[in-house]
Amino acid sequence: MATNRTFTMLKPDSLEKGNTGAILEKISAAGFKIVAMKQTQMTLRDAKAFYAIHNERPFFGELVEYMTRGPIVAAILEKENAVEDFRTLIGATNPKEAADGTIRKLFADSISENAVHGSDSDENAAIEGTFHFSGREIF
Ligand code: 3AN
Repeated sequence: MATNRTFTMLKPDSLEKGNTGAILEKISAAGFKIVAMKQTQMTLRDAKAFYAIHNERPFFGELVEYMTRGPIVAAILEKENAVEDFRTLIGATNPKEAADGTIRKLFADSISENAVHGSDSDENAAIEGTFHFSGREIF
């Protein structure tokens, strides 16, 4: 995967609240091109593997329960400086600390249910993208 790509998930709370279209609109308006996208639901095993880095954290159980309770939208996004610019677009992990106009400020309720995921490095963007998509699904 090129370094100008990042990976995102619209998390179960976003789909439950009917915010899929509004969030995708914000992503497109910010100049990100969608090169892969699907609606899917993670199994417990998927979520534990995806968030393995957090498995010692006190919120791990809550996190995997939340991320598996309903469908998500997974996508790979392309733009110059994609990882950093997407983190700016989504805002701080805790929506209470997120800047005005960011996706988490607009659509997230709490630090544990914060609407969207964004990769934190080019390396993780590639790992996370291939976790969810095969080569034939990436354009
Ligand atoms: P980010 O998603 O902003 O990169 P991470 O990687 O630190 O944040 O955390 C991954 C996910 O774990 C968050 N998106 C959130 O759903 C959950 N999380 C992080 N910190 C907490 C916390 N203190 N309490 C509950 N859930 C948390």
